[in-house]
Amino acid sequence: QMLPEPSLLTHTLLGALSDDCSLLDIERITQSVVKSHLETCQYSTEELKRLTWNVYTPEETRSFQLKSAEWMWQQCAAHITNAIQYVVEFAKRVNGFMDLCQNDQIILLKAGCLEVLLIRMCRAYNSTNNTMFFDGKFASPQLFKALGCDDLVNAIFELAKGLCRLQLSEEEMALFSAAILLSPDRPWLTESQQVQKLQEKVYLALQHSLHMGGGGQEKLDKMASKLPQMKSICNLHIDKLEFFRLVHPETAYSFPPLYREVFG
Ligand code: MHQ
Repeated sequence: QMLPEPSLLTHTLLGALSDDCSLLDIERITQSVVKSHLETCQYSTEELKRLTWNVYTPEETRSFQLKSAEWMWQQCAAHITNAIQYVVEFAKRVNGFMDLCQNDQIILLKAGCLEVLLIRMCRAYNSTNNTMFFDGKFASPQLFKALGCDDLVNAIFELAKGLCRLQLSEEEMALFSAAILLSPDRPWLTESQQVQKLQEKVYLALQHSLHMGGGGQEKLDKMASKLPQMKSICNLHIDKLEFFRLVHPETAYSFPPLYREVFG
């Protein structure tokens, strides 16, 4: 007996990939994710380039170092919260994200927003003088001394340096961010199958983009090799916050609600 064409078995085996992800789909996804990324990345590359030589002076750095831990934590929490709001806006514009149930949207954002922030961070990092854009100027890791988390800050700068070396294009950054956000293995997801389908498409788009850009599989492997480093920074951040909360409960209680919800 001849199977009808296209065969149901082939359809089931190949699933989403051959069926509803043509090259046209891939290009459409790429365009839309890049557009979302550029519209929500907070600072344009031109803006950051223009500010490259706007570096904190030793005196300014010193005055940050002399601030209290409470003040410095509050400042950093405020900046991180502001940046998270842009990541949420990015997520909302990623293909299919808003079609997920609200429960899963929250789970994906809580689990992935710091990782997305860490990818975006390499745009705001200057490897020539090891500084990061913070509150209008470029800051060295020493500026954050008052936080009392040298290991966390150094790990963040180290990751930024490593990501910078990969020389990711905005397109690669955008698709990498979307792929991380759409991780189907986050605990407590109710529709992880759906998330996986979305991630597969973004992943294909990333592969396609890397292939076009001449990076290929090697660059993809290097990008994936940064994931454990990102995970450990997320865990270290939670540990430091937990400790800070023990020592300064009132200050921690006054952190922005979004920060407390995401990391609490
Ligand atoms: C984003 C913009 C952005 C915003 C905030 C966790 C903690 C207590 C201390 C920037 C870490 C200190 C962060 C503010 C420090 C390393 C944090 C504080 C890209 C990322 C970026 C630049 C953050 C980078 C990391 C900063 C400087 O679009």
